Amino acid sequence: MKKFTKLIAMITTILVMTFGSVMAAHAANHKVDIASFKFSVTELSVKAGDTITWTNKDGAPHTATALDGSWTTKTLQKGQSETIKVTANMALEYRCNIHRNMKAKLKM
Ligand SMILES: [Cu+2]
Repeated sequence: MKKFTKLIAMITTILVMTFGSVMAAHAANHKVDIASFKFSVTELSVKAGDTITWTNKDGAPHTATALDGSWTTKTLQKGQSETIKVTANMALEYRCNIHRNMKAKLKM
């Protein structure tokens, strides 16, 4: 009986460790393509710690730039990507700094 209790305790520990680490590693990588002068996702739900990767599929150069200028990708040429990490107090509305009518937002 004592052996059995020990076994149960061991299994419980393994389960807690497994699920605990899965939950801790929950940061997502979101992908947003830029094509035909539009962001493929105009409202993206994110959490702090996630990353967002923008990829430009257009011939024209584009950026993803916060409306308040607090963060930006470099100017992305066709086929180029850039990844930015989401922070808790990040500005949520952004646009292309070259084509300023191209807008999208993050939701937290
Ligand atoms: Cu643009």
